[in-house]
Amino acid sequence: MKTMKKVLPLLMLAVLGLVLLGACKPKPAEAAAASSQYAIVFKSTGNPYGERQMGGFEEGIKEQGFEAILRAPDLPTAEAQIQMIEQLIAQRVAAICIVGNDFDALQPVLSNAMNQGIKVFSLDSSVNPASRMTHVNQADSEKIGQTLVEAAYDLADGSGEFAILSATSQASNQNLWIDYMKKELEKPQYANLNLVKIAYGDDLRDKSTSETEALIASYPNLKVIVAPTTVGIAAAAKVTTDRGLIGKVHVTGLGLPSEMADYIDNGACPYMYLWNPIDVGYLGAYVGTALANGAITGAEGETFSAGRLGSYTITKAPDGGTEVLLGPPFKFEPSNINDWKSVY
Ligand code: RAM
Repeated sequence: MKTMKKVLPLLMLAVLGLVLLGACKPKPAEAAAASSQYAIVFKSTGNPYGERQMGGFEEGIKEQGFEAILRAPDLPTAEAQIQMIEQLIAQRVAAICIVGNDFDALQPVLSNAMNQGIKVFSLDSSVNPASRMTHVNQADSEKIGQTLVEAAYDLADGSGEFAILSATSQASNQNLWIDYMKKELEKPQYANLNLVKIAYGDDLRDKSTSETEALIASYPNLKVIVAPTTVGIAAAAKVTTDRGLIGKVHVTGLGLPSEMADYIDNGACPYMYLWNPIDVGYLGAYVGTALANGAITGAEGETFSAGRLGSYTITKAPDGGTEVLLGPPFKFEPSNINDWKSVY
């Protein structure tokens, strides 16, 4: 009994201590805000464009003194990204920058991340407005759609058949550009330009190659292939080169100068467009830290500074959410491709 009397106050103290410890334990939101880890999840591995975008993100995060986590699944599916995001939530990163493999399918997992205080935003390929705080857009989507139709029209000499070789059928960036292409095609000046097929190479080299071969076999009068994906355009230009179709089936779209320089030189791709993928990722790094330190919340009209790129303002996106726009697309052609092929 005597020992019990001695032990009881000690026990009570220990219980009190435990309760106090529990009260001081950071809530999930606080824990996330205190993290110095910033993650980017790209569409899939093996995509040189994605590597440059992740490289730019890493550069921007590191120069601010934080740690960058770079992730990409083997295949460009939403399911694979969901698993990665779940791991990042468990790791309590400060922010997740998602290059979405699907516009809607990531909403439950990304909402879960935001509910735990993790800042979530998309980049390059957007997720729906309910799944993100803002989106980093590489270039005006409508302008990209218009520019690609103008290119098809020009390379087809104003009439005939053209096809689109896209990434996956769920990729929201490609789908948005294709929607704007279809809208542009409704204009009377394009009445004789026929979009015969939209094929999907899934941003995989082999599938993009076989889809190009199928297009050529199915449409013997095909004049132009427009590939709004860096993986697709490189595969298509290789096929037309290997099959001696240069000058017969023109390839254009969005390409990485380092991968396309040879095909711009040999004429398989007379010209193409892109933006700087390193800068897209770098801008994403500054959106991530600005969200995490409270400088921005992702609302229209907010401004923030993005290191060497200067300052940016958040604007309204066509999908009803908000976005940060990097700048206009750039045209690569024989006269300038050599200046760019070693840059990205
Ligand atoms: C591919 C990817 C990427 C896209 C570029 C143009 O590398 O699909 O998301 O932005 O092409």
